[in-house]
Amino acid sequence: MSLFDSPKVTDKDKDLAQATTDDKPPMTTNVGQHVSTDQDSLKAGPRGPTLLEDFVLREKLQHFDHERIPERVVHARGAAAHGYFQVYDDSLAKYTRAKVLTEPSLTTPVFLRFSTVAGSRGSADTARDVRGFAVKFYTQEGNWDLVGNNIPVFFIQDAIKFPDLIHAVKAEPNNEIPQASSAHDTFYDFISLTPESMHMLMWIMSDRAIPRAFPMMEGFGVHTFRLVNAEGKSTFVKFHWKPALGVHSLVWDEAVKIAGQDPDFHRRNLWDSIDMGNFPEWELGVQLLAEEDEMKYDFDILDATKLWPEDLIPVRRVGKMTLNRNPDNYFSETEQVAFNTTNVVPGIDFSNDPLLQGRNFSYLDTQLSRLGSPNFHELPINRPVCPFSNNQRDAQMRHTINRGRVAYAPASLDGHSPEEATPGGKEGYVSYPARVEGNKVRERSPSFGDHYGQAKLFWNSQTPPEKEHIVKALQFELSKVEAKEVRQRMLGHLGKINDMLHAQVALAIGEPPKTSRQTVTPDGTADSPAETQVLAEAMSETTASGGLQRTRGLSMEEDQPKSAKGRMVAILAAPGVAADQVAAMQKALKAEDALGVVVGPHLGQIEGTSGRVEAKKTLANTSSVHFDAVYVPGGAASTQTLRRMGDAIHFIDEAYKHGKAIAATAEGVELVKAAGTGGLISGRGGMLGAGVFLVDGGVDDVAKEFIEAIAQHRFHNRQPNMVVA
Ligand code: HDE
Repeated sequence: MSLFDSPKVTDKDKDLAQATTDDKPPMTTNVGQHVSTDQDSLKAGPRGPTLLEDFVLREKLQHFDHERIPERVVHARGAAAHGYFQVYDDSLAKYTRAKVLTEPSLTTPVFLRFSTVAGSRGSADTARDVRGFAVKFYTQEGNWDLVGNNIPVFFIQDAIKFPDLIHAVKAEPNNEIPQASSAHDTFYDFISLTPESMHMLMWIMSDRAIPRAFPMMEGFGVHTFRLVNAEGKSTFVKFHWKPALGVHSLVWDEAVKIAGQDPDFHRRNLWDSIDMGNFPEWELGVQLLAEEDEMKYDFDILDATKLWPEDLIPVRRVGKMTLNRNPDNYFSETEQVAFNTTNVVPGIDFSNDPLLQGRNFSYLDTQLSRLGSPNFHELPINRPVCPFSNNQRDAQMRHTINRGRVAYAPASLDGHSPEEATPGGKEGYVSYPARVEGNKVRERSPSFGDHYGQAKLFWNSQTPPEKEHIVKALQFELSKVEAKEVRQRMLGHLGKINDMLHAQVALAIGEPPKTSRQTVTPDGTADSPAETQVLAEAMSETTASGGLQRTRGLSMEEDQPKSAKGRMVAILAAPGVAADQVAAMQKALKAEDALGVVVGPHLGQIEGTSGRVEAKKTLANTSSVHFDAVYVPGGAASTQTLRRMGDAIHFIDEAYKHGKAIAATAEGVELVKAAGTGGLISGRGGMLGAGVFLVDGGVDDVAKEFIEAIAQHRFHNRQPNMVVA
């Protein structure tokens, strides 16, 4: 096997390919001619016409003219990072021969691209949408791509419906409105005629669809795959990614404001976290199901609109992925990376899920037109790290210089023909010999028929505030739908999931409720959380799915790791601020890997009582929605100045209304009390003051509780008319 036939990505290759400019190389044309200037074109006299001969001008313009490639037909907007994966032990060897999943000594490089689905490349990060969660593992046995999402189920059961789904959700074709939003007629027209989408609809209307940050999302392989062990025995598997920081979301009011103020909110957070050394981490989880149990449950494991409830099949955590390096170049890496569901390694195989089967065609196909050549696997970001070699030749943009005259097999003429793996041998990829028989039919299996059971399971498993947010999302989305018959069709489906959900959405869109068993407030907002809970339970008397009424793993409020790591805390300060308190709070936050950012009336140095602080943000260029919590330090003059500033008062009110942790020390307490919500809060604790800490003393008196409160993410139990979600 020659080196040319089997390129390996070495650091040297990468340096060459990426042409990093640390050592200021001479500026040349693309063929190496040293350029004297590329700032003036070659003209016949300084005021004369430009000469056709000017190869510098021509090359520069021509390259620019062709810079764009087609954006992804879905998942166009993305952000990515490099990292590594390591399995904890060899316990999965019983189920799979994949080395990446069984050899704890191996550190496998990964590249992970997050994305939204519906919006164009330039759309906002915080749109209500599914997030792509695509991981490329560069294993010693070839690339394994686990091309997943942050939601464990999908809208449709058969890949043949995918173009319809996407045409329905993307902007309408006559006027390209709306961008990155599902709140429009064509989406709900399709959804209302596609009952299998109801389970996914519940997820997408929940706050899962507006994550706080990429490192606070779960990832899911979605489909049922197979693990195959060294003896050839297969076990069904679902893959999960569980974030070390827990799953946490924005609320809708934050998401829409952030979309305007910082459309790059998620990609910026990912970049900054890695830059600061706060490396995002996930554990890889597997749910395993023996072949013989394929038909054990009342859902079909081949149906991608169904999950495997964790109460029935627990998630076993088997390894950890860490992202520790930002890409060097967005286009070469994040844009040109090509994921493909058929990139699997020995020991990992497919199930007959008809959605997965269709995907197995679509990815390579789309890369051919998106990246323009069947040689896209030679791009540095797509190349495996193990040797690769076959008889494929030529095509646009071929990099490899294949030697010899043999490009076929069998061949005896020279030694350059790559060798196949021994049939049945250990090293090669062998498809699992699943038995297949059946008549050719265009039919859906009757076992795919229950479209509401798991939608109910999801609804039942949510906490009251989560249910309220789903209701509000549907009220928002369906009230934007102009076709009345579409709104009504949607209500019909909601009524099959939960009566109260139906009633509250009905009220918001001016339709009569289905039953009298509901208590809705006149303005259509949700009931009190406690009442919602009681009603939801009362109205879900039938078993939802899999013999379960509710299950673990679906609520974001329950069983989540709590951590202040990576959290952003606004510190409101003006001249005269107690600089020692600012420094003490920043230090306390840093100890927990959180960041305290001074927000002042202006940028730069602010003179305090005991030194200076540096404002990195201003009240004009940021707002509370960019932060997880607010701290107001002491300093009488600072407080007096801020009290006169509507932006500062609004900052605190808004943070309170979004359920965020707030702390104030010494004179800072006066500022919080001056805020509209401040009048409600006294001291610490209590119903209205949960997560709010107002102390006369210094940072030591409050830092611990405040940081614990930040880790709680959000306090929903604030006065209902003071909550904006
Ligand atoms: Fe995709 N999907 N998809 N998809 N998908 C693409 O491939 C497709 C589906 C997912 O960051 C495309 O390179 C079909 C489910 C992610 O580069 C395309 C069907 C899941 C990404 C495509 C599905 C996904 C894509 C567009 C129905 C979660 C972004 C550009 C059968 C398990 C990857 C591209 C990245 C991208 C087809 C459904 C995840 C067209 C036909 C289900 C994360 O090939």
